[in-house]
Amino acid sequence: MTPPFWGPDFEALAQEDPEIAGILLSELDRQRGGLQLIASENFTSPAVLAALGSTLSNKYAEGYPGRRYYGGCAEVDKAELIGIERAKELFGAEHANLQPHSGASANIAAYGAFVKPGDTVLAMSLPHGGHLTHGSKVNFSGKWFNVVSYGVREDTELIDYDEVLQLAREHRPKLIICGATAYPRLIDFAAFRGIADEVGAILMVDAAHFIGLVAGKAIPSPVPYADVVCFTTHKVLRGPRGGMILCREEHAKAIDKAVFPMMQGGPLMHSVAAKAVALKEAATPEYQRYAADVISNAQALAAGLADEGMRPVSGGTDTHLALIDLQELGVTGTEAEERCDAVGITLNKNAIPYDPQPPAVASGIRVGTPCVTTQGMGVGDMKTVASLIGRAVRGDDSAAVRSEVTDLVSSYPAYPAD
Ligand code: DSN
Repeated sequence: MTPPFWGPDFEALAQEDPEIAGILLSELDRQRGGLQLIASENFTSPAVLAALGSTLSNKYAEGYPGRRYYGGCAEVDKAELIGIERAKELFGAEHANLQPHSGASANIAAYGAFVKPGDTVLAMSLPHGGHLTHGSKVNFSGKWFNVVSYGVREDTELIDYDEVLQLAREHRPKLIICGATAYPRLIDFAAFRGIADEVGAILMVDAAHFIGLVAGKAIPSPVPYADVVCFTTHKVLRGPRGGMILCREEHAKAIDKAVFPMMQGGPLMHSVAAKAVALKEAATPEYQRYAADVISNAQALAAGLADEGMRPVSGGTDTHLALIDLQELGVTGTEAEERCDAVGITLNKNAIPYDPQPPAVASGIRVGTPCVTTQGMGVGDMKTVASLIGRAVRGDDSAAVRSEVTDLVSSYPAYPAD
């Protein structure tokens, strides 16, 4: 590298555009100053942020390494090839595509590779923990495909594999999707593989929420079972905001063509490089310890919330998140989210299975531990966090709760100054 490296220059931004610079500083203060418990967020490393804020953002590189539609791609080719190799190595995958701009873009590409509008797709319903792109009526997936939904059992709040099999036999989907945004338990990928094989369907795993736990070897991998695995890179995985796809070699061409040129144009090469950096970080023993700690923290937090009178859906969690039913407290998800927000605790309202409330109100909240674990908090701290959430949700002395939140996060600063 020829010094000086032309990278993120906050002073230049502050001089040229103090309005936006001020927002960046305020947002950093917000992230540092409160408890960040949104299950799909994390604090990326300074190295990932440096790659994101680099001149790779300037480069058009439509196509793939060695096969671009623009000159001058020698350097970005290297970054993408390194990222692809790291992804294949880390996940034991036959093929990797780092270009999807987001998780939704990755999912759109998977649909594009395997199904045509009007085809039948079997996926988890959004109110039971699925995702917009798994067939919601307001999303392309629900508008363009014949989506049949499965859910969780009312008694166990676990995926009903018998229902999945019965629906697959009845509707003969071309594509079966598993993976969720608000399901705290492990998914039986072998069972889904068996069902897909029985009806001749492609199996797609949307691993956005838990791929970081897979990278850290903390939970079983879907890669040996799935035809295609789509995910975001910014959740537990702690990379830049973006998407990625892994697949079997037999599907590599179809996936690459579906990402570009079918669904996207030029890739975001600064983001591709930042994904490569995150993959390198995720291959370390430190990251494996982190992934294990994320789960033990989530389990401790769920247990602590149960002690506060809030019921963890399905009785607990095997992953990085817990879904909490607030009905016993007589507080809605919206009220809980607002009360927590007011004292510096950021989380989201969430529908629970068989929720009597509409989604905009919801009977539950979703909490996750990727951020607080990155900050270095442990299971002992989760009892404190659970108590702070309990007091906030009940509307106890909010000034005292705000002050204790500030004290706690001050002991574990995100992006410490030195
Ligand atoms: N919006 C993400 C989440 O919070 O789970 C999923 O895309």
